[in-house]
Amino acid sequence: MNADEDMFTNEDTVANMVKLRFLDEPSILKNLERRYEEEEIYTLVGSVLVSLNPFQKLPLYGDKILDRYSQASPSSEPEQPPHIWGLAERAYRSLLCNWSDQSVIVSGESGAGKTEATRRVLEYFMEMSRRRGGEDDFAAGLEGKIMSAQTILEAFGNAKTIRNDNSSRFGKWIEVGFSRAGQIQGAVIHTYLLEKSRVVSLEPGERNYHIFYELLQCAEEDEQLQGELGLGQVASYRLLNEGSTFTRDDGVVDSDEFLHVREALAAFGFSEEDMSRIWKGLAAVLCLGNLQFEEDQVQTSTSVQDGSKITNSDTLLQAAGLLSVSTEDLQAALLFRTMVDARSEVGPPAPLASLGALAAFRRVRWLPPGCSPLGAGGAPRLCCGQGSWEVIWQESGRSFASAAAVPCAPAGLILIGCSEEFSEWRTTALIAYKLHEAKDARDALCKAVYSNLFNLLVARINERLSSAGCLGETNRTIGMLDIFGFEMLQTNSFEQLCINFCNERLHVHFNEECFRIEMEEYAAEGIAMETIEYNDNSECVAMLERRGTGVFALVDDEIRTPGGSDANLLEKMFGEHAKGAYLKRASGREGANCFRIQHFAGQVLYKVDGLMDKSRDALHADLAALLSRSENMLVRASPQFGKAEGAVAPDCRGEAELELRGAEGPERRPSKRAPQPQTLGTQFCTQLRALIQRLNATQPHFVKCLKPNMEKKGGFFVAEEILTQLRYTGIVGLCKIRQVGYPARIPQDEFRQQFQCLCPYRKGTSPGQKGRTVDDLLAALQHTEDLSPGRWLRGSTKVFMKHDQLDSLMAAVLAVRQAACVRLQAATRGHA
Ligand code: AOV
Ligand code: MG
Repeated sequence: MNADEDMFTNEDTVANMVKLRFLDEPSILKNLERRYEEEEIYTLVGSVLVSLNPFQKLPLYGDKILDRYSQASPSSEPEQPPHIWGLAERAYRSLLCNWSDQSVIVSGESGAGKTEATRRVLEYFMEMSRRRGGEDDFAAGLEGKIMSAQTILEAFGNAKTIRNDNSSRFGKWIEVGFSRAGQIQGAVIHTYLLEKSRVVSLEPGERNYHIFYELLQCAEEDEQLQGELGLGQVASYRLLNEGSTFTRDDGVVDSDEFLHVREALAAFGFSEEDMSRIWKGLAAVLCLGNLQFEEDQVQTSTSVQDGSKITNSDTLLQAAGLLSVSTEDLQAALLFRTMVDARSEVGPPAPLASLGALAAFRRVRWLPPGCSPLGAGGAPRLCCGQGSWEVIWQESGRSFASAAAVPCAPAGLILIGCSEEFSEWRTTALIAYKLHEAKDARDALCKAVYSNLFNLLVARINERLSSAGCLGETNRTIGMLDIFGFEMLQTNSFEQLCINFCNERLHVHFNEECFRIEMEEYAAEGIAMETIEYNDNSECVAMLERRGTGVFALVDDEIRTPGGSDANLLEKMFGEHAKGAYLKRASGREGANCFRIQHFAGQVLYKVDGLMDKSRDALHADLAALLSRSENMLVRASPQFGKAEGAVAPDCRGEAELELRGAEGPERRPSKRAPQPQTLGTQFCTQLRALIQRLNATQPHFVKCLKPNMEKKGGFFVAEEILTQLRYTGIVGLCKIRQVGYPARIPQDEFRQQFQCLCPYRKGTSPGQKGRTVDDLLAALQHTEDLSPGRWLRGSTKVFMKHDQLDSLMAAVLAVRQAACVRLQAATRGHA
């Protein structure tokens, strides 16, 4: 038995770890381990709740238990075992008593139990609202809907990963509004950074988003659905079979879930038709994912280029049908992109300007991309979408205009008129995608369709959950944050940079709050404390988010720079930050394209490749235009299309960024460039800033989820794993903040009982004698030098001590007891 174990041999575990004699790592660890063995998964550190994932169903959540927490009075609360509902009750009570906004901030690594904890907290609020609601149908409807929203979000935003069978692949902040009577009045859900890359690529052992499998399993048994979608076996889809795993291991049955999703969608007012559109969108993504390409020589109206072709035209046909776009349009958008020539004439060319018909044109739209190699006899052909399109083209130096679909392609340049007033004219060319580019275009389209669908669902959920003013003046809110934990993968990229930045920032918030709570405790005891120093990571946050020179700003800057590259970005970062403590060049062995960031939770190696592309997150305008022409309103109606870049897309021209050929050439003309779309990095920083601002306006309640083993095995506690998490979730830091001050806090009565043996009473007085105050005892202990100056403080109800002071007092008590024992033994021997 080692010393640490020894220390615990005869001690019970403590429910609140601030009561531990030593608030250090071994003591915390041992306490948690012993509690875990006893199926006590919840433990407090002060007011912070630590929750260990039991990986098994424990009888912790019945109605009777809920009653126990909901009926506990504040004074009896410390006697209740720590519980997630205890924390929920504190937040709820605090909201009602103080009439102020609250937040429940759940953190921890993947699979630690954040989503489960958030669900329990929500469940608690629903129940409290229900109990106070009586017959209020409105509130009752809302309670059900909030749970339905979880079902939808989990189906579309969660996936099986190696670390968690139901891993949330997005962050969420749910804010619930309550009336003075404690009833739910509405809710708003903000989501952060859905992992789009999962739609098109899977790691071994991982699945795509649950909804795909749920849909396929249900379609197998549902003839009508199958008839509409024409879906195949799950293993036949590249987007689903890459991870070589198709089922969940956590006992959840996909086809059952599908029924729940249907019910949940219906609760949000999605009609059967709407749902059919959603399923078609999903089926389209799967079909698109199966498109195969080959290298090919491609003839456009201007040139022959090295490009590519699609080899499985049946799948193309099916995908186009499901997307509700024309097959030619889809094919063209996947094989070509339109380049607009900045050097071309500005203003209508003379032949066209002289055409009398010009005045009759309300609008001139060019149909991107104009030519398709599919035309009869191999001749290029103009693809025209639905409706009447006016097309203008140039041939042999003359321009022609047509007010209807044009059956055959004009030779020579294609001319663009891109504004209603004909004020701006550009020539364009079609550039054939190389093989890898065509595959990228396909994947980009899959990701866009999927993430747009996700955004649309979130928008609809919010529309139906929130009513005007539900979070406003007359109500107060409790926000719940269930956000991705810190990530340190083998290759870390833009996603990890955002996730870790977010954790870094939330850690600053946690530190500040713990520090504040600590200082408040001293103040409540009437003790004036000097500022406590603690490990502060706010400099790292500043390095990442500072305007102008922060890492995210540098990424944006490089994106805006003509000819910007990953390599330049890396040099910019080193130039700006390598002298500081937080960003370093990676070693040669790790790769010249890497950099390291010293996060509070550890050092992470990031690859610069693709960082800019991922942050730009632009869907080429040809693809955006394609989707905007879809007849499926759920595919078409997308808030995201405004982010398109590239050619001129109908309906999104306002925001479209033109891809300019020769933009840096000497003849570059000033042109009316639309404002640059915001990068994903900037959007995320803005979202995070808003979130922190919101959190700062609330009273926080922290839940730190820990994962006791990586095998997801019930009742199995791996101390090293927990220790790492204790450090990075800030629990160790929290204890340190406590230790820097006067961590041992003993109520005055307890102090008298424990230590009065050190100052024996004068003859004629008894231990229980009145008048012997804590001050008398403290004075006596100073006199005997058992208390050292600067190592203790007297608060109004407690005595505060440094650990070494407490230790020396305890040692003195032990010595007194031993001496008494010796005396007793000697006396007994004398008697004998
Ligand atoms: P996470 O939200 O923290 O991971 P979850 O809340 O999804 O983790 O928990 C992972 C799994 O652990 C759940 O699906 C349950 O099987 C089990 N679990 C968690 N908490 C409990 C509990 N209190 N009682 C019983 N089982 C539990 V991630 O979203 O991956 O970061 O991205
Ligand atoms: Mg989760």
